[in-house]
Amino acid sequence: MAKKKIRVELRKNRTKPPRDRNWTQKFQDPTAEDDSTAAERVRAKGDLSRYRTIVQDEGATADGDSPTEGMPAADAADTRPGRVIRVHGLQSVVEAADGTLHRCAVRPLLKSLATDERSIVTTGHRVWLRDAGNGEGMIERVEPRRGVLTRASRRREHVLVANVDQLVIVMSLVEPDLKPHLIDRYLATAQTGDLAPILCLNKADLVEHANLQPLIGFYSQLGIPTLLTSAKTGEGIDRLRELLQDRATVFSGQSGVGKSSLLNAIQPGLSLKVSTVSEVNQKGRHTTTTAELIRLESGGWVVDTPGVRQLQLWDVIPEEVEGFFAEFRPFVALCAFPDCTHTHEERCAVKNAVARRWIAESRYTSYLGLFAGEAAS
Ligand SMILES: Nc1nc2c(ncn2[C@@H]2O[C@H](COP(=O)(O)OP(=O)(O)OP(=O)(O)O)[C@@H](O)[C@H]2O)c(=O)[nH]1
Ligand SMILES: [Mg+2]
Ligand SMILES: [Zn+2]
Repeated sequence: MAKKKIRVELRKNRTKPPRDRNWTQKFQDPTAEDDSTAAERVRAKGDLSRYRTIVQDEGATADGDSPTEGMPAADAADTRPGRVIRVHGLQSVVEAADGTLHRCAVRPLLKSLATDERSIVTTGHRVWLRDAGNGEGMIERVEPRRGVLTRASRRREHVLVANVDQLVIVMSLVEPDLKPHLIDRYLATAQTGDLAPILCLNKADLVEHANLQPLIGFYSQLGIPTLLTSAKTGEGIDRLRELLQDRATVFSGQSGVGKSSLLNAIQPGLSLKVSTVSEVNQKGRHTTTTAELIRLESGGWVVDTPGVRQLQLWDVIPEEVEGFFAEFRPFVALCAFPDCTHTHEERCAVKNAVARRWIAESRYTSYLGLFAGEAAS
């Protein structure tokens, strides 16, 4: 949702807000309107003194009844915009527009708003902070987010990263082995979070390329940019760097697949910590421990994240799952029952298509797994 600044009466504030100024903001330049705030502050006499400039959601009423979660308006006179770079427990590191970093706590009122969510502030969030000096501050308001990587965690929504455009699904071809069902789960997650997916098959130096064409062809046909990369030899790195340029991207995948290594190859000098020990039989070592927003020299942002063990979809009902499998679409309408779930029904066109190999068996298995998983949760 776009944000706007409006003038509201200080005490009796039941009036409708003035017309929307259509103020949208890119996180690269979150200060776009700060000058006007400063200008208004020096005109503190007369009528104007009964007003203050606040920042709130479009469509919110002036008395602060935000249609989104009751997020309070921030007072633009003493807060400023910033972006969450990383979160350590209760503390978030926020980069203000001038590039300064602030260690911030979250205003207790905001925490109480997060009922379904595991935490109201995550890496990538755009926030308004009250500067307390000494590099410290308080997050007073969290902007509505768009483009999220989420998962379900103990029946709550765990937003791993907010405000990104695309998701690089990093899989290694070996060590650890490729997991097609995890790819499909990530593709569904990308769709629910409004992220453009990119599939990155890493550690290409360790396998014979000839065997990989069907796999690459399969995902490319689904319209997903699919790259073969090696952080070790540099294969595919230029293309990956190009895809990241001027976008906000999150890298996700299992631990040990090479997310941090790829980012180090994309931007030499980044020096992200990567595991040095041998991969074999070392499950879930988790070298990267916190999602961190990194500015790319070539333009854009990227978030390195810790490896995931499982990826349970958030806020998806079983009936929605078929929508994550684009190649099922032509068949769905041909099933005998209009509400066919393509699991046990007779005369199911999807199952028929799987039997005839028009739909890949592996994708159908992924469908069943997601369908059952979402039915259970
Ligand atoms: N041979 C080969 N090894 C790689 C490649 N990419 C990464 N590795 C190795 O794989 C191991 C894991 O790499 P990381 O970059 O730490 O993996 P990660 O995905 O960031 O892991 P977490 O931070 O734990 O989630 C390291 O020992 C890397 O040297 C590659 O393209 N080829
Ligand atoms: Mg890592
Ligand atoms: Zn069916």
